[in-house]
Amino acid sequence: MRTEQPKMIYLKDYRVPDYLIDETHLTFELFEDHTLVHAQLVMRRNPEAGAGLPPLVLDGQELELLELKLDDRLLSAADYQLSDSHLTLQPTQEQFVIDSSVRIHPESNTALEGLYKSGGMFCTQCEAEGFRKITYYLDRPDVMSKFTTTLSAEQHSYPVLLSNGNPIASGSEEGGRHWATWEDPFKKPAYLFALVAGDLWCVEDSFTTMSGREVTLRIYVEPENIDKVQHAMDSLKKSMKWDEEVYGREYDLDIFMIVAVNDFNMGAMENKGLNIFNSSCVLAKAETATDAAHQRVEAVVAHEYFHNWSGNRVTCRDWFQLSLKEGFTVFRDAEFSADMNSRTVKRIEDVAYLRTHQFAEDAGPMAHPVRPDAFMEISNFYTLTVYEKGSEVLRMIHTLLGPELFRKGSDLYFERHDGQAVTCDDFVKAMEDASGQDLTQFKRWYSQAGTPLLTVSESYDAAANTYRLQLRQSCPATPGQSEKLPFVIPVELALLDARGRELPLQLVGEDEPVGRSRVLQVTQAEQAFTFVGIAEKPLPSLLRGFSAPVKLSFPYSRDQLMFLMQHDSDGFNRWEAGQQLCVQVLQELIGQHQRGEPLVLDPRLVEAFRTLLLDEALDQAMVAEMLSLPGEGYLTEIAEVADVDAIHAAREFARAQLAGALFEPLWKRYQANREISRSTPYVAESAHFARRSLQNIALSYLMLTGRAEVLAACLEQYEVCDNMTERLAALAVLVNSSYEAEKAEALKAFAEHFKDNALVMDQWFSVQAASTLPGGLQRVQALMQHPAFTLKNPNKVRALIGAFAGQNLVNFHAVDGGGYRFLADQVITLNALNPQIASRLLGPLTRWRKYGEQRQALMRGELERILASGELSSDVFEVVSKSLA
Ligand code: B3K
Ligand code: ZN
Repeated sequence: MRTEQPKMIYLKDYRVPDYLIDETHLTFELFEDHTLVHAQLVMRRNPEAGAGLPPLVLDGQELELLELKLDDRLLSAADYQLSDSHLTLQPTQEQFVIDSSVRIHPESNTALEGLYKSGGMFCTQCEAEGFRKITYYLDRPDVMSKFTTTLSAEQHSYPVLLSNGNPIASGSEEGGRHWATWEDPFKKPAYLFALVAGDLWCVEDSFTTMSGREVTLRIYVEPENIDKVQHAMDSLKKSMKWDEEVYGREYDLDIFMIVAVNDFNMGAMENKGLNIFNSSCVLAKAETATDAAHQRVEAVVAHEYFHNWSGNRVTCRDWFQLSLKEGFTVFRDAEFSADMNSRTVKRIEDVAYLRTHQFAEDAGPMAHPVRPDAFMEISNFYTLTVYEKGSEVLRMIHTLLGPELFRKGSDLYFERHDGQAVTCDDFVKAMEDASGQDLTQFKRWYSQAGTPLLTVSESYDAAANTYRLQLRQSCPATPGQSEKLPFVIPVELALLDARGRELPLQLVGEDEPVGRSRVLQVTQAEQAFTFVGIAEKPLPSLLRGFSAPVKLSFPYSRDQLMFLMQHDSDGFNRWEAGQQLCVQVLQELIGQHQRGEPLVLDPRLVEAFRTLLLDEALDQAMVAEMLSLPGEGYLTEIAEVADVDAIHAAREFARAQLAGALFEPLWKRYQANREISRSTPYVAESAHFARRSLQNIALSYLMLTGRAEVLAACLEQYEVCDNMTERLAALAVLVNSSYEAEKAEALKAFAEHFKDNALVMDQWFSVQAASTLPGGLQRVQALMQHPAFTLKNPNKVRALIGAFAGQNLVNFHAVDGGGYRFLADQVITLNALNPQIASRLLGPLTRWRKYGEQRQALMRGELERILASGELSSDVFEVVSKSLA
């Protein structure tokens, strides 16, 4: 908790550290009511920092200093200064050794940052600035040190003692305690430090690297979860192989460990050699985890593993450079998932997510560039912009350079900067040096916030056989940035003839066509491209594969969109055309609702969906994606003023109409797929994911028809299945239906059966929290009293409160303000318990400018109430104050 107003920290103020820490020797004595930490730091003056011996300022928070020595000399209180956040002392020589002993209290650490207890185990989370809650240190990523760690604990309760690197010694002590020492041969910043002590079981495997080294792989979990680890282990081995093949990156230690913990603020953490994971991102088996959960486990295991190079071997100079490792690693894991599953479906999911959530962030009060230039609390900057937009920036570099030059660039980057803490500029420089391309203008993607708008218009000259595309780019003002300079926007496109064939693309001035799908670089505010040899007016397929994170505007008619939906050879753009068609149709319905007119669904949407359902040759996962109407969150994001009730009414009306009109084909595809699911054991592979996704979206439409045979099928699917994907989908449609008795029965049976499985209970909470039927807030409030719920567990908070505020828009935004009041109350409570989670939860309230006046006033009122509620953490203070500014 802060004691003074948090200050802004600026990138422009970056200075190299005054001192370096060559070696860090840590000893932890873990007890039930406290922990003792002894740190020996072998330090020296940083030769790059200039002459003289300035005071040494170590970071430290919530530490009880017991003893301090400088070169073996015991210091007294007069020799140093202590504040809430720092320990300052005066070195007398260029090289020296600091020894400190502190007492800390992991057993009462509810913020889950630093050393804390999750259930019966000790674990750590140090990124970004948690290490300073463990010992006095230079807690900044450009201070890299060699660590050895000894930990001791009572043997019976904590038989497993882990830290980074390789185990080098262990033994027993008197009194039932034991100890272990780990040595990490690689220099690392403190944020990659980790420690675990607990009663854990592990699954062990091994991987032979491309140079023939044998690496031991271990995944540690609580004993009852040992049967849910295989999928993560398979994912780990696939990731290790993929990184060798695609990036030439080999693992470097003799052992790689993952530990699953139940109380964790985010998904997982890439600590060197000892990844610590939220159990939701490790545990997966058919009966308890959905297809989506299986895919998430695969992606997160890969992401953290890939950090071993993009993040650990080459790390960030300062936290403004966070996207250096996060954007890059998200790009790497996205490509991995695309290679393991369906590339097009992965892209669709990522883009839908980006456009709904990151675009909203870019348009809100917390908007910031991929490389922010100021922050109060770094924890608030683990954002969709840094991660997902950062990944899009990397994807654009990949598109502009092509795969070979990109690989040459990444090889150069890793080789040039191995063992260093570097900047986004260093990364781009490696790409420039390897490719010979000048990326100076491109780098504006790192420094300018906001989502660019790309407006495209066309003109066709039948006499000259030329087709001209006129592109205009602009970018709205964001906090602190009123004017934007033009971006480099790679626009991949094709021109389709009347039969949907791609035309050869030859620009004026070119000697011959350059392919049939190509990337144009838009670099100016206004720019035109003229294609020659175009014998008939074509239909453009623009921004293929979503080649840049921009909003595209082109005046497509609905008939043209239907044509693209069927004929575009770019799978992503087929989906995109369908989405745009849905958006047009839904916006028309929203308008009708607002004017009090009867709602009338454009029959062309029904026909377009019918064609999809009848196309048995089309990838079923694609069919499922294309049958999914744009979400209420996306419709909110693209609205000038979001009319929550009209959006919900329009979308529900469209769903019901589609279900009624397409009952036959939906029922046929449902039954065909369900029949296969019923007779095939669960397999976590993409063809099976695809079958189940179509089956389940069909079921969700079918249930809207209220037909008895559908209810029977739903109940049968709920009861007779070997996997959580089918069971939860059936439960979700029941929960959203008006079959009260069946719903109550299913919810009860589910909770009874899975009451001991926390992750499954999270899904049970989420399904109910997201139900848009009236009375949502009361249901959520009642569920908060359920014995399985606790505010102390972040997964529970996300599953219930997060799902309600983030997914149940019509209930959360109820005009009586109850949803807002409820969320603010939870934020105020959590502010004292876990500031990071409190701050995350605030997201929906910060978007108040999107809504009509009445809701705006209510949302602002709650933000003001939070601000006035007492001592706020820097996390919550930053978000609330910026939202109100
Ligand atoms: N690097 C961590 C995120 C740490 C967040 C700290 N508040 C997980 C990841 O992105 O891989
Ligand atoms: Zn990451």
